[in-house]
Amino acid sequence: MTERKTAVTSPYIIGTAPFRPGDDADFGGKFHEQPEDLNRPDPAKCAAEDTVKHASGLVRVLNDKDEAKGEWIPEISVEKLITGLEYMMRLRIFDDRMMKMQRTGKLSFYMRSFGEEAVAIAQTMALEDEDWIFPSYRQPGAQFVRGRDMVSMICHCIGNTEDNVRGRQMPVHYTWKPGRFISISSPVGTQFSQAVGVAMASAYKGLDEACITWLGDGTSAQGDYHYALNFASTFKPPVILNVVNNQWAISTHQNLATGGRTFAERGLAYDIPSIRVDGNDFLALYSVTRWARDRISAGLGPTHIEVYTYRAGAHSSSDDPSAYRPDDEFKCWPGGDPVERLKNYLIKSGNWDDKKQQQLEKKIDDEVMAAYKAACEFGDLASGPYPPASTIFTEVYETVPWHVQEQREELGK
Ligand SMILES: Cc1ncc(C[n+]2csc(CCOP(=O)(O)OP(=O)(O)O)c2C)c(N)n1
Ligand SMILES: [Mg+2]
Repeated sequence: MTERKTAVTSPYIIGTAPFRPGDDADFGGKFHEQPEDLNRPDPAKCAAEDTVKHASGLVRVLNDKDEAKGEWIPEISVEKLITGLEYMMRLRIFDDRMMKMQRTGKLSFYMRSFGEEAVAIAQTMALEDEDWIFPSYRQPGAQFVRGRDMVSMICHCIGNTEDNVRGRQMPVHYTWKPGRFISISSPVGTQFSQAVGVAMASAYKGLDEACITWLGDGTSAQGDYHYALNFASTFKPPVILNVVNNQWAISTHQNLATGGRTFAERGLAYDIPSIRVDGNDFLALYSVTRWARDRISAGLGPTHIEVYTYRAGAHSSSDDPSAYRPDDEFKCWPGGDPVERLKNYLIKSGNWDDKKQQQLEKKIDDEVMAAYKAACEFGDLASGPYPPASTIFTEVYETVPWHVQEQREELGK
């Protein structure tokens, strides 16, 4: 018998969170990358190799003095920026109201976009109205941009009689056909390959309709991410593929998901231009997304983007982050707060002031409260009324299969 060898010490270094509860979250101050550091390549000519520095660096427009600098300053009107600020504030206030509803038993579960409000809002504002949105649960803000009514959004979260998906989805897993906002899936990551598939169909039909999609740092470990990149690499469809690196996948730090390189750099191996952008900088997000959309219009196909941000709140209403990270980590985050940064930029450039800010906050507060009351008229989780049980059987099959029909008759509905 051969002698059994002793186990070899594992050569693997497993990434972990830099700070744990009780630690000082010290990220070393502000970002050292500056807005002037990276050029803006011509979108109509850019190849993957022209973005090597953009994939390892960080595209920023707003500097630490709330000024817009560098080649990536976007062409966007002040009015549009103020609208963007309003959407972000609405999302934050809306989220807070929904969390209160969850805590008082009026809806079952909730997920906030706190700290990441700029992502879906700036990026959707940079698109065309015909473009298709394939979101994760952290991009409901895109619906504000596309004009969805808050009452309808709240009715969905409650799952009441006016829920447009009749309780067939978890709260926050919105779907909204008029806004081309595709159904959010609970198994994470499926939207990536769907977006690439629809983009391929769009190109095949000769339509000028792009797709945008997002998934998280943790979700990029799913096969769906790589299937999507592989097809995007091969067929060059009109799609914008975003990895939202918000540092956390529930309690697992992003260090465990990368293996050393940035998320953006992975796109280079697929020969897709790849850019890492400051996700709390509204102007930079808008600019990079518009650049990606211009590439699509020029017939060059996909762009891969890492949106570098921080999940300021809990993962969901079921999560308690104090178990795995310092409470003040968000306050120490070098990227700051996206709402504050855009507000401060508008003030510094002479287009906004504190009084206008307070008035806007009050207006949104009132709108959200009114929408909440109007939605509860159609029922809430604590006190009903509830949708009839018969809705279990409707709107799924065009022709109801015999066994479903039998179950319906058994239930007497
Ligand atoms: C296929 C699949 N695996 C696991 C889960 C459970 N789950 C839901 S969200 C999540 C973390 C995702 O983190 P990340 O992709 O970073 O997105 P974030 O929540 O940070 O926006 C996990 C593990 C799931 N819903 N689907
Ligand atoms: Mg994450």
